[in-house]
This record gives sequence, structure tokens and C-alpha cells, in this order.
Amino acid sequence: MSDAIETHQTEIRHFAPSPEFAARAIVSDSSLHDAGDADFESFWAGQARDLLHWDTEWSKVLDWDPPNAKWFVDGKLNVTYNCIDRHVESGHGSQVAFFWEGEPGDERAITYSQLLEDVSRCANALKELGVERGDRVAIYMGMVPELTVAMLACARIGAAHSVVFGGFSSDSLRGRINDAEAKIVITCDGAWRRGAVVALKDIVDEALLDTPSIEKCIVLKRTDHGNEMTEGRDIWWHDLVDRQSAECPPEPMDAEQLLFILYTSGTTAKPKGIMHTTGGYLTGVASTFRSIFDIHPDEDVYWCTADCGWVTGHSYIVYGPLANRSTSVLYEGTPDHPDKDRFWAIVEKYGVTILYTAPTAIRTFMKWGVEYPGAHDLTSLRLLGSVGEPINPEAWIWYHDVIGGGKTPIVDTWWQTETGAVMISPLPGLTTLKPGSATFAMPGIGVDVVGDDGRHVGIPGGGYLVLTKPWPSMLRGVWGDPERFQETYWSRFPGLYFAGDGARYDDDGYIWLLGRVDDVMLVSGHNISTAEVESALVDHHAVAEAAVVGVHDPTTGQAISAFVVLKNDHEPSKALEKELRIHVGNLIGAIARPKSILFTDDLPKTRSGKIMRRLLRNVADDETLGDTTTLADPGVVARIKDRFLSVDSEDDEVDDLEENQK
Ligand code: 6R9
Repeated sequence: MSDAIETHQTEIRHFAPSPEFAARAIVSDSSLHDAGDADFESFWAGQARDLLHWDTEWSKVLDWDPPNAKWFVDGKLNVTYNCIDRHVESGHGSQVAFFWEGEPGDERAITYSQLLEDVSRCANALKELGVERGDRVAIYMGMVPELTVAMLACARIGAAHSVVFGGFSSDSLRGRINDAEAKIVITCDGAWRRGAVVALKDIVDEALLDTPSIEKCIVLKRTDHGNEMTEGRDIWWHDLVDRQSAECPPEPMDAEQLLFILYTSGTTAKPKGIMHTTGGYLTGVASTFRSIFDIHPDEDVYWCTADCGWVTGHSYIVYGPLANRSTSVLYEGTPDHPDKDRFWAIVEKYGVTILYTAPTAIRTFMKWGVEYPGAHDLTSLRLLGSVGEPINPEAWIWYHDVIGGGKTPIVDTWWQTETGAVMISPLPGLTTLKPGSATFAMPGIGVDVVGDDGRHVGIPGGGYLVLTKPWPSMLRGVWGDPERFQETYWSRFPGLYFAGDGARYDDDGYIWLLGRVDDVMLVSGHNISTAEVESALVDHHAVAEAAVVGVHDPTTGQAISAFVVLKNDHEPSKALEKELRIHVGNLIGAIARPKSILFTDDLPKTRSGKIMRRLLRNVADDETLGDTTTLADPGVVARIKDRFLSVDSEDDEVDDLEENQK
């Protein structure tokens, strides 16, 4: 796709940092970028030294034997000492680490001192159960404070956690437990979701029917709806943890000690156990969190709406914020319970200053309407963030204007489970923003867009996104499968990390993400990115969300098939269908005009909110659906399929109409 990605460059507003923001910003000049460009190893060594406490300093910054990296060789540190103890020791024990808001409306404020006690007790409990350095502990919980406590307790004693999102099925949980050969599983009796109880422990019971490595199951009482406890295997959290000593010395760990395994959500294939280690990972997340979110620990209230089951929760709810002594909000439930204004009620209640969420959520809020945010005082917000998918300019502007009151910068952060920390993002006191672009590589990070031959495509130009230099928070491999690590990420372009995403440089060298390359469409010999066509559709005032896929076509090779969710006050019609096709044609060109448009109530998404285009492709090509286990709502594809088969989606008339306009 290196040649001729059909791109549209309509009028784009630029947003320079306001003088007031820049004046207070942690980064407002190019010195970090300059240091990263001059020598990335010294840059990262400087970040590691400045931001973290090391019990033993490293003998070598980087040992690089592609694709295997060791960072901060021989260095020793404890992650939880850096995230908790040192803040208590420096007199900040009474600062709130987490304001936790339960879905039913209960709340807790957990200070750094309290967190230290909770983590120490839990760590002692794990030790009592025989958990040792290097062992794996599976965690399958809702968004309760004990989830973060359990993660940190593992880190304190050098056990690796494998957090499995609480929405996954018993099969998915079992597969992940068995792959990592976890010794212990930590869960809750249940989790609250839209006012109902999800019986997590029942799901765990089913998973544990065939998990030979599991010795014990720790169960936190959250919903108290009654569940079976298996004698000899299951222990209540309150019986085990509460009686432990609140002291557990933080032992120094090797910088390359395995910190966690996290299975990628996998829009395409079998989940991979991505491995992250101690020193490099913590350096990466601490450094990027500080500069991207411009964190002022004594003033800011930060809220990342992700779940700890995803990498965003690991890096930017737990490790990055705590390493920077932040005060964060942690929310248990969904955005529409008890009503569609819950997020905005939380922002108002806690005076949230920095909000980090996903485009899929933003588009949902757009669809619900401005009255929900409009009912709350959101003036505390000073910075907004986006992650997970390309954010289309329309959603960006809405986020900026409606949520940010027209004054907040937006940091669109590109990264992956594999990268551990953000790789591409604006720095809000420095970078002039263009809505929809993630802008530039982070300091010390080597990013490029290359063609099929692995060479830089030039500016402007489109192709494959790669990382050109090792970075501290890089994955150390795929658990149990070194060949897959090499094959997936390092074989396509020798010496370069291939991210699997398409991207382009605009005339000014800004980077625009174009979605997964597997999703790129080839129409009459032209590579067209799904992200751009979707963005053009969402640019229309009636459209809330859109997904497009290339389907087999006898004349053009592939034709574009669009699936469109309308905003609340719009109805599907033939006239609107025509209008949308013309709209896309006008914005991008006739080649990108969808051949068919299907109006639907919802799109198939992974549980982390990413659209699963593969399934839509199968619907449009009328093929079998394959693996749907990562879908958030398995019924949605069947509903779309029913509709798809019952509509006549060809419409030649519009071709003429649009050709006439060109
Ligand atoms: C952090 C996270 C990684 C994939 C990645 C890309 C997409 C993430 C993005 C983005 C465009 C952004 N992605 N952030 N695309 N702009 N700001 O989401 O990790 O779940 O592993 O997904 O998500 O396609 O390759 P993960």
C-alpha cells in the first residue's frame, strides 16, 4: 500500500497550544525531543535516573541483539517502591491515589498510605500461598480497587500478573490461564454492570474445570449474591488478606524481571501473551505519562476510563500515574448507568482535570447528544486524551468543543499492547495539533512510514508504520513462542518493528494513522484506507459511527461496503444513502465511494471497543464468521447479517449523480 493511498486533505484547523497552557506545561520546548534525537540510549538513561529510584544502577543501558533487547542491564529496582513507598516516605502518604466510584454509587478514597498497606497485605497473602518470584498469577476481576492492589502485590514480590478482562468467557480465561500456567487466580464473586450482577466466580469455576496449574483461587466479595466455594481451593479475600501484616519489604528486582503478561485482544488471530519487564517498562510509562498528560501531581485529578484488563489500564491507570504520584479516578461501571450522563457526573463530582478515553466512546457520546454533557459543569477539564483507534476529525472537534469547552488540547496517543507505552503523540504544551493526526514520534522513539521495500516513503507519503529503534517498554517476546515474536513483528522488514498499522505523512510530516493494514481495501488497483472512508462518512451530520470493508467485486477487484450507525435523531432512507455516497465521493474522490451502505444499530466490536472489520467482511462476502469469541456483543453480527441479506444495496443512479458533480 505504499503507493497512492487516496488521501483527502480538506481544510484542517490547526490548534497551537494556548500561551496559558504552554506557560505551565512540563514540556513546552523541544529539549526532550532534541535529547532523544541526539542519543536515544542516553535520553532513556536520563529518564530512568530522573524519574525512578534504583536500588542498583545498571551496568549497561541497552543490550540489543535484534529482536531481543535488555534494558538497564544489572539494574535493580522495585516497581511498587517506585509507585507507592517513596511517595509515602516523601510526606505524601495522605494524598489520594485513587478516588474509586462504584457503579451503584458507593465510593472510596484510597490514599498512598492506605495503598501501601493494602498492597503489602495482599503481597504477604500471596507469599503465604507459596507464590514466588517468576510465578504467574491470573487476575479476573471487575474494576474494583483490589484489582490494582492485586497487580501491585504481584509486582512487589516479583510474580508476573496476567490480567484477563472481566468480560471474557470461561473458555478465554481458561486458555489464558493454561498458556501462562498460572498458579493462582484472583477474582470477585461478581461485578456490577448496568445495575446487574455478572457472576464472575461462576465463570471462573467453569474455567477451572481444566486448569492443572491452578492451586488456589482468591475471591473478593463485591456483589455478595451467593456463590459456591470449593473446599481446599477457594479462599475469601477477607479471610486471607485482611489478617496479614501490613508490612512487606519491597525487594529489589532485576530490571529484566517479568512484570506481566497481557494477552492481546486480537481482532484477527489467537491471542498472544505479550511480555513486559520491570525497569524498561516502568521507565517508558513513567516518562510518557508525565510528558503527554502534563501531570502536576499536587493539582491534577486524572481519569483514564479504560479497564485494567487492557494495556491502557496497566500503563496509564496503574503504573504510569502511580510512578508520577498522581491522583486518579477509578470507575467500576458503564457510561450509561444509571443514565447517559454518568461520565460527566463523575468529571463534575471529582473535578477531573485530565480525561483519557477512546474514540468509540466519544462517537457514542456524540450519538447520544449534547444534552448529557451539557447538564454538568465540565470546566475543570484542561486536557483530553484519545487512544485505541484513529480518531476522526469530526469526533476530535466534538470532543474538543463539547467536552473541552473549546479550550483543551487533545493528545491522540498511538501505541499498542506490544509497545507498552505511547509511541506517537503530541506534547500538549508544545505541539500544534491537527484534528485526526497523532502528530509525531515521542522523544527517544524512532518512528517511520515505509513502503513495500522497507524504505522511508518520503513526505508526503503513505505506507506501513514501523519503529526503527529499540525502546525501553518494548515487548520482550510472546510467552512461550519466540518464533511467533520474530515472525509477527520482525520478519516483514528486517531490522524494523512492524506494527501492523498503515500510516501516512502529510505535507508537514504529521503522522496520520490509517488502521490495520489487514483492513486496507484495494479498489481498481488503488489502496484505500478504511480509516479515511470511515472518517468521511462520520463527517456527515447524520452519521454517528461507520465501518467500511473491501468486498470481492468482479470488476473493481474489491468494492467498498459501508456499515453506518446514524445519530439518534436520523432515520435510514434511500435518499440519505445517496447523500452519504456523494459526500464520501466529494471528500475523497469517486474511487472511495461505497458501493453499498447498510444502516445498522451497532457495529461488531472487540470488548476494548475496536471494530472487527473481519466479521463485516465475512457478512458482506457471505462467508462463515469464524472466531467471534472476542466480540463484546455476539448478537450484533447476526442482526447485521439479517439486514444485509434483506436489502438491495446496489444503486446505480447515484453513480451518475456523483460523476456529474465531479
Ligand atoms: C493502546 C491500545 C493497538 C492497536 C494499534 C492501532 C490501534 C491504538 C491508536 C490506534 C490510531 C491511535 N490504535 N491507538 N490507531 N490512533 N491513537 O489500544 O493497544 O489494544 O494493543 O491495540 O490499536 O491499530 O495497532 P491495543
